[in-house]
Amino acid sequence: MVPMCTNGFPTDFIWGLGTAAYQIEGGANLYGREPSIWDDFSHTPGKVRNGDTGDTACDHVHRMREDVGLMRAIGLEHYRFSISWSRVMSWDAATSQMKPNELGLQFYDELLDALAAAGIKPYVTLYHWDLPSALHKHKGGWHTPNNQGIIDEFVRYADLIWSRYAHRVAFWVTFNEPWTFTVEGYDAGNMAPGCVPFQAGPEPCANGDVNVYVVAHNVLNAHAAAAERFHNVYQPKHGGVLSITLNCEMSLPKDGGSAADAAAAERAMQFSLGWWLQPILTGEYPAVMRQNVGSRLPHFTKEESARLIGSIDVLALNHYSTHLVTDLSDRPRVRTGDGSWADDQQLSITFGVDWIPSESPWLHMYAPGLRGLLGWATAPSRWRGAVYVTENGWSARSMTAEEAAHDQVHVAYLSQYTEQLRLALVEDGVDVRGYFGWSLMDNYEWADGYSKRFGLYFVDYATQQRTPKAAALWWNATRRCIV
Ligand code: PNW
Repeated sequence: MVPMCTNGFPTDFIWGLGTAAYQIEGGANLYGREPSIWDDFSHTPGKVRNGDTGDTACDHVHRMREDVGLMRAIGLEHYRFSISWSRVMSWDAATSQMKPNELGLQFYDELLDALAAAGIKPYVTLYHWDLPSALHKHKGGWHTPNNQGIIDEFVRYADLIWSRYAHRVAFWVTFNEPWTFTVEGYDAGNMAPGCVPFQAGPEPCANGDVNVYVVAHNVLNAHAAAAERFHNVYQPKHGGVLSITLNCEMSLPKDGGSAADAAAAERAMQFSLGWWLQPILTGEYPAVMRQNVGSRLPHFTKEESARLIGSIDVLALNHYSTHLVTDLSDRPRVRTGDGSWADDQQLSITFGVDWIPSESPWLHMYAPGLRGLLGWATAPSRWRGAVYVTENGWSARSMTAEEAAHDQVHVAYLSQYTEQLRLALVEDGVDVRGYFGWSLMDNYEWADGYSKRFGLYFVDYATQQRTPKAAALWWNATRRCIV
């Protein structure tokens, strides 16, 4: 038995914080970086709140050492970040392929050096939503059916990163939240590249009729192909584990619910988490998706299924909020404009009236949802191994450094959610090994620009000054292990 700390967690429990490249780095053109679909999207008028772009973001490329200092100041030992594909590789028109960019790689060499010097372990995500524009424009992106070209490019990118860093990083994530970037990016159209189905037209997804299930299919196959490479070539030599980070809101039937609402809540879980997890467990999409989506849902070949099964070493989950679900399966299907994925589920969602709303409309505080999600994901027919919560955090209402220094609601969110995590571990026996709060500092919150603040450090974007919030003090005090 591992000894317990007074905070109720095992002494070897991993407490970390996360960030993502486009959300903090800035330096959009620095070190030979080329545009990603997020540069294109954020520079398209009307797409992002206030027209905010990630051109400068938290200017992390220039302040990386200072930011490692922020980590040290709150006793951080585990840090999750992502690598910008379009900083470490550039488009080679002569060969129609991406090629390594040494200047860009050097930035990550230095970041890994700085983390090592500070005694902080790196957890690295390869793809946090920032597809190089050239691959979207010249290679069919994620949206072209059975796009072996994009899968090959992703494997080449992963291979480059592992050939440089596999001996320095022990935890790898292929894709961050494929649900979010596929549904929001290729179905609802609220995120890059901003594609919408059933709208014929040349841009931004030039095939005119983008299908979110095709996008997901390519992403799953790219994950599996890269995982195969990692497991065959790099893991035997350097060890380490690999996963894909899946996000899931917990779905519960509204008002305790009818049998129909209970079935709808289960359906919502399958459409959110099962869509990705089921192929990794069994090589097939969930039966209820096959039923509701029909011929628009692609099939895996035998070879693809075999590659997907066992493609993760640990389960990595991001979780923020819970949904109350009402069944709509007896109503005629209508296009709501939220994309085909939302319609295909045949349900509607609300939040509990007594759940505290955050600054982000999709995020309400209901901490037991985290315990429920961990239970759902690790039920006997599902994942049986180690689990990491790779993101969890609060979109704060405090909008100045002074307010944030006293933001007890933010602290309440973190302490209630980590208490539910402890219950899942200690009472339910879920093999949770780690928890990564989102985020180290306020950053570019995608289509919401800089209007939403998830950081433990407040960032004043005019001066780039970082100030610890109440949540940072809580983190430092509570998460230190006293035996
Ligand atoms: C995640 N939803 O995004 C991302 O991984 C982060 O980059 C992001 O900053 C963070 O969570 C906060 O948003 C999500 O609508 C975006 O349910 C939207 C949803 C969930 C997660």
